[in-house]
Amino acid sequence: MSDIDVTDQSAIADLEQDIASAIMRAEDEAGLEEVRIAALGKKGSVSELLKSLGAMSPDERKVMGPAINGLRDRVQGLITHRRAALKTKALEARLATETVDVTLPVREAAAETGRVHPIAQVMEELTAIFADMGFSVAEGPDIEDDFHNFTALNFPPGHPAREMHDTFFLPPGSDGQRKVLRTHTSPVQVRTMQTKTPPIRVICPGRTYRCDSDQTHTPMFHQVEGLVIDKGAHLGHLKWILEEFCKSFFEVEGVKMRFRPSFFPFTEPSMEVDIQCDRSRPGEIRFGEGSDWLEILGCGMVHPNVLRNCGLDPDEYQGFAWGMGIDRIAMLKYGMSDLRAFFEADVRWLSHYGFRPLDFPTLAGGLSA
Ligand code: 2U9
Repeated sequence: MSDIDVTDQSAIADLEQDIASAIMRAEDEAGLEEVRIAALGKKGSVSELLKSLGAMSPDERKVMGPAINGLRDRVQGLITHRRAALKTKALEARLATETVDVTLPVREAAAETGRVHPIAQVMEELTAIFADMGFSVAEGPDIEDDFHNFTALNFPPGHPAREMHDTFFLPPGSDGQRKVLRTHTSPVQVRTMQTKTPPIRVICPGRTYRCDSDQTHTPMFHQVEGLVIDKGAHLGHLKWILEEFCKSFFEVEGVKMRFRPSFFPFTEPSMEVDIQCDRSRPGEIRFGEGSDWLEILGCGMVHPNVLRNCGLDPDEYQGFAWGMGIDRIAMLKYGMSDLRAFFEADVRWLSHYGFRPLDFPTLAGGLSA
């Protein structure tokens, strides 16, 4: 193109004509891209013209500047328009040629391979149930310091839980504090109370670690704890929340619950809670009926020492908390017998007890589809 007289408007018009017809001749996007590069590319005919503006006299540039910039914009417009037309044409061609044989068996959608682990599924179910009651999910580190895992929770010095037989200890951190693998998710509630102003409504699901491993205990297991701190939060609220949880989680209309006095350093009063069930049929547990009882969680009013340790005035605020083993309630609900299988990554077990990825638990859609 360098042979055209760049100050000659008619030559510019001819060039525009050539480019326009080349654009219309382009059969597909690839062809159009070649035309675009030949015109607007680094060495493109229009780009060369634009560069020539620099060498022109001011008068010439006053005339040719708008002419050449106008050309560039019009060419760009034509290309954009043509590309859209080619896209539509290509799609129509595909639609015309591609017939879908609806009689073909449905291939298991790729997403369907693999299963959601029962622990993950139950964590989703818990999150949906408590979110419906205004709870948010709080998380924290698996490696904790002595204060957040024990001291803040009113564990007196020398309390057996602080000993090796119960707790995995790690070398002290830079702050000289002994580090532990958290033995419960309660440190998360401590951190929440240290950082948030009441009212507080959180559930804290996560991994927890204890040295004791036998037929029914594994060194790592999963817990979910809950915490409500407010000016007037009382045991009545706790009972209602736990009853609502049990009805939703075990998917029964009604369920009797039994609250038995107990003791935890971090709650006063403390209770263990049993749920009504029927175990008369071998290998099967029915909830919300029958005359049997099954312990599913512990709970209580947050101990005033714990409130103080977390910077809250027990005369202004009070609250309650509960804790349960996720592995345990998953086994109860979905009828698994061996806790170890949860950790053995046996695909046969997972494909049998696992959940389809798209079966996302929602209260509206029914928790376990
Ligand atoms: C704060 C204050 C109080 C959490 C609680 C329990 C009772 C409890 C066990 C259930 C089964 C542990 O997995 S398990 O063995 N937990 O019984 N947990 S009250 O109380 C708290 C937590 C945090 C700040």
